[in-house]
Amino acid sequence: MAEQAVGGTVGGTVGNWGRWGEEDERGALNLIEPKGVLAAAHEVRTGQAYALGLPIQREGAPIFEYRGAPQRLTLTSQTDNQFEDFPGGKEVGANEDVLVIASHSITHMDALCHVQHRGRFYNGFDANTFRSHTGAGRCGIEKLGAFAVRAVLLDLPAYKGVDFLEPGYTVTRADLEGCAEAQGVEVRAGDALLLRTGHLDNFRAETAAGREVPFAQAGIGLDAVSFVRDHDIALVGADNSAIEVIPFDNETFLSVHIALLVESGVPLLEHLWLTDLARGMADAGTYACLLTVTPLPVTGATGSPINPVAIV
Ligand code: UVW
Repeated sequence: MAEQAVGGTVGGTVGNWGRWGEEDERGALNLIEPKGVLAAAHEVRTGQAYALGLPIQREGAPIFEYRGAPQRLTLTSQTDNQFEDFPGGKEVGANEDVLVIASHSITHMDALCHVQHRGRFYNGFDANTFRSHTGAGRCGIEKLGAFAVRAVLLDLPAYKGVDFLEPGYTVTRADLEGCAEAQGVEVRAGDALLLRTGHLDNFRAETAAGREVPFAQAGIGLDAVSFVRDHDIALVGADNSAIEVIPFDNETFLSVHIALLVESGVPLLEHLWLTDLARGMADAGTYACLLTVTPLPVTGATGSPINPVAIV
């Protein structure tokens, strides 16, 4: 199993491979323990809940062209004649939708089968266990389940005194350490790490002004992966498209995805709306909260739309 890894080998194995057993498909989510969730519940100060999912709509949302815009299609409408034959007659009708959305569009969670490196998924599973017809035989999104976790938000633009980090800026380990220290928040094993870069604020401003949003984005580089590993972070979320800096660090396509998803088994949450949460946390004087995440348990899926809820 141990090969030269993008993020560097740990303990002679690749990242967390084998750490939770040879058959494990949940990766670093194994680090979330009930006692940590209980401690997070005790940290709740205001009871204010913040939904972190963006609206699912065709326009004004960050959508990659190859994934296509999400579609809400009407399946039945109250005006359809078919309802006249039903017991309610003409007095009752019903409306229903069909939803068509790429599992990695808008706010979503990456399963551990999302990315393979040199033919392997997390824990060394053969990438050929993913088949076009059936999807993921190993590490599908349904293996991650729904969970609650203590989460720490690092508000990087606030730390650096800017509205948003410049597109293409590489967030370093020193940035994460400096921001956590300035915010006075302790990062604990089993936490979710939420990173605000300001990307979505910039996206919204540029879109509203009718300007093209640059493909380059601020995000973490490989150096910051050691922060995640050393703190035993269970999952990482951010307000950008891929957690990682674009153009990719080390000139390697998806280098941080490889280091986190494949090598470390750390699931990712992308396109989180963190700005309201950041304001609420600053007002409450805390940067730790209780976070719930409920990916849709779609068997064999590589990811899922999510609408996580943070309670401050
Ligand atoms: C890729 O970066 C390919 O996908 P995602 O944004 O879902 O991680």
